[in-house]
Amino acid sequence: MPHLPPNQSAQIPAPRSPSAPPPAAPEPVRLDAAVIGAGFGGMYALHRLRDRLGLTAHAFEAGDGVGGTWYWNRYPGARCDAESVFYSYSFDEDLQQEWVWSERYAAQPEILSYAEHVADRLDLRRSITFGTRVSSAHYDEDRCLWLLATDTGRRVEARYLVTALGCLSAAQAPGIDGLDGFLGEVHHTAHWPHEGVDLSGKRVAVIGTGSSGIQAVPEIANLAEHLTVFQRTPHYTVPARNRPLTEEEFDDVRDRYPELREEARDTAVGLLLDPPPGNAADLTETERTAELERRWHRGGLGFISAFGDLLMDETSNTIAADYVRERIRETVRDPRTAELLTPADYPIATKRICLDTGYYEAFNRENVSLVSVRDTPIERITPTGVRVDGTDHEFDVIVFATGFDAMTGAYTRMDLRGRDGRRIDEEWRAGPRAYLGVAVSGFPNLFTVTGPGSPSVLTNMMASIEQHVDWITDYIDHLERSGVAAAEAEEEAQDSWVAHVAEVASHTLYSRAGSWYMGANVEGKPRVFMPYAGGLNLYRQQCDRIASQGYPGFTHTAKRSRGNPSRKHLRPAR
Ligand code: FAD
Ligand code: NA7
Repeated sequence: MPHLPPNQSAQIPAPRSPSAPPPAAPEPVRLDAAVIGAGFGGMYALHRLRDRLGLTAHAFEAGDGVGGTWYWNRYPGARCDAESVFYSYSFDEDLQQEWVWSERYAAQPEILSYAEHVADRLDLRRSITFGTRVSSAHYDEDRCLWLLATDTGRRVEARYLVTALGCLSAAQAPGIDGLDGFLGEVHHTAHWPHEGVDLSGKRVAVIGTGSSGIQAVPEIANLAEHLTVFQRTPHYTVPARNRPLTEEEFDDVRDRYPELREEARDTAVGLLLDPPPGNAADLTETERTAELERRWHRGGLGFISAFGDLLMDETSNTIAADYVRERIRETVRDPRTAELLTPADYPIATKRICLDTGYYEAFNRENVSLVSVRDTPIERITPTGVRVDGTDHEFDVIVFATGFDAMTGAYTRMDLRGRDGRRIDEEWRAGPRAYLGVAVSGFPNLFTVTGPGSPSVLTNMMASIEQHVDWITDYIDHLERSGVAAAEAEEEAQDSWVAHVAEVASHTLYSRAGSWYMGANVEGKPRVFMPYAGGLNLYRQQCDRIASQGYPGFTHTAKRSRGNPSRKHLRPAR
C-alpha cells in the first residue's frame, strides 16, 4: 500500500534470512552530540551545537531532505497557519532580512524552500545523514554515553542526545478492514508523494476533517470529478484570508523585525495577535459581536483571542462558538449538510482551531458530498471504495487526513531506553512525564525539543523551537564548562512540573474535547493534556529562572579526570 505511514510493526526491520551471514557491525561513530530529526527543531539544534558550541554534532533524519513537517506534508492546500513573517527563524538577523515571504500564510513548497535555504546558508547538510531512521537509543550509564542504532545499520555513540522528533510527525491511519484489498490509490496527507498525485477527473475520498483535511478539501474539490468527505467530528474553522504580502508591508516588517520578534517572544503564543479587549463579560453584546465580526473578517488565529477568557470560561467560549456556527449556517446552502458541519458538543479551540480557504463554501459545489461517520463508522474498505452503514461509495483515490500520534508517538515508536534499561513507552504509559518538557528523569543527557509538558503546539512552533534549543544548548554549554558527565532531571522536580502542567490545564476548557492534545485520537493512549498551557512567555521565564539559579531540579554527575565519570554528584544542583 503506497505512501501510508508505517505502523508499529512496519518499523521492525525485516528478519534476515537464516542462511545469510550477519553483516559485520560497523564501528560506532563517536560524537559529542547526536540530533535526531532535521525539521526546524533539529536544524537549529545542529547549528547551535556545532557552530556555536563547537561540538562534534551530527543529525539523523528519516526523510531524504530537511524541513520535517514541510518535507512530508505535501498535500494540496498545505500551508502554515501562523503568519509567515513569524513562522520563521529569528535567531539570525541577516537571514530574516534576506528571505522574502510571498504570502500572509506561506504554502508548503515555499516553507520547504526556506528550510532548504537555511540548510545551505548554515552549511548544515554535511552534518546530516538523510534517509536514516534512528531505531534505538540506549543509555550506557557506565560510560555516560547514548548508543544509537539506525535502520541502515549504523551505530553511533554520543554524550548528548537531542531529540527533535516533531510533535506531529508520527502519522497514523486507522486500521480499517479491507484496506489492503483496495484497488485504487491510497495516500496519507503526511506522506504525500513527492511527485504529486493526479486527482483530476477522479473520484476521491477524504477521510478526516482536522486541519489537514480542511486545507485539502477545497483544493481537491477543484480537481476531482467528485469528492466525498468522511467526517467523524466537525471541527471549528475560521477563514485564513490568505493573500499576497505587498512589498510595502513586507518592507515595514523587515524594518521592524527585531522589535516585532522581541514583542512576539513576550506573548503566550509566540505571535503578535490583536490582544483581547477584555473578557466576554466585560463587553456589551454589541461590542462582543463587533469584536468577533472584526476578527472573522481579518481572518487568522486572532479570532480565538477575541476574549481574554475564551479558553477558560464556558459562556465566553459559547459566544465565539455560536458566532462560527451562525457563519456555517449562513455559508452552506443545504441545511442538512450545514447541520452536519456544525460543531455542537465541544468548546471552540479545544481541538486545535483550523484556518481555511473556502472550506464551508466547498460543500456548495455539485461535486462535493459529506458523509458523517460519527454514529456509523466506516465499516470497511472494499476493493472499489468505502462502505458506511451498508452503503458502498466508489473511489479511485482514498486520502487519509487522519492525523498523528501527537507529541509522544515519535518517541514511543523508537526504542528509547534510559538508565537501567528504562523504556520511554513504559515510563509514559500513564501519560508523558518530563521536567519542563525538556528532560526526562532516568534519561540523562537527553534533551527533548518541544517535548510534552512544554508549550509547543499551543504556540507558534518556531518561537517555541528557538526558545527550547537556545535553553538546551546553553545548558549543554554550562555542563561542558563545569566538567559534568551526566545531567539528569530529578524525579521530584519532574513530578512537580507534571503536576503544574496538569494544574494549569485544569483551569482551561481543553479537557472538554477528545483532541490529540489529550491523546484521544489514539486508541489506548492515556487521556492526559500534554502541552503546557501557561503560555510561552511564562514558560520562558521559568526556564530562565532555573538556568540563572544553576539548574535546580537536575542532578549532575562529575567527570573523572581520566575521562570516566565518577559516581559522585558534583553538587546538588538545587
Ligand atoms: P518536524 O518538522 O516534525 O521534524 C521532525 C523530523 O524528525 C521529521 O522530519 C522526522 O522524519 C524526523 N524523525 C522523527 N523520528 C525520527 C527517527 N527515529 N529517526 C530519524 N528521524 C526521525 N506549527 C506552527 O507553529 N504553525 C503552523 O502553521 C503549523 N502548521 C502545520 C501544518 C501541518 C500540516 C503539520 C503537520 C504541522 C504544522 N505545524 C505548525 C507544526 C509543525 O510540526 C511545527 O511547526 C514544526 O515544523 C516542527 O518542527 P520540528 O523540527 O520540531 O518537527
Ligand atoms: P487531526 O487534527 O488529528 O485530524 C484528523 C481527522 O481525522 C479528525 O477529523 C479525526 O476525527 C479524523 N479521523 C481519525 N480517525 C478517523 C476514522 N477512523 N474515521 C473517520 N475519521 C477519522 O490531524 P490533522 O492532520 O488534520 O492536523 C494535525 C495538526 O497538524 C493540525 O492541528 C495542525 O497543527 C497541523 P476526530 O476529530 O478524531 O473525531
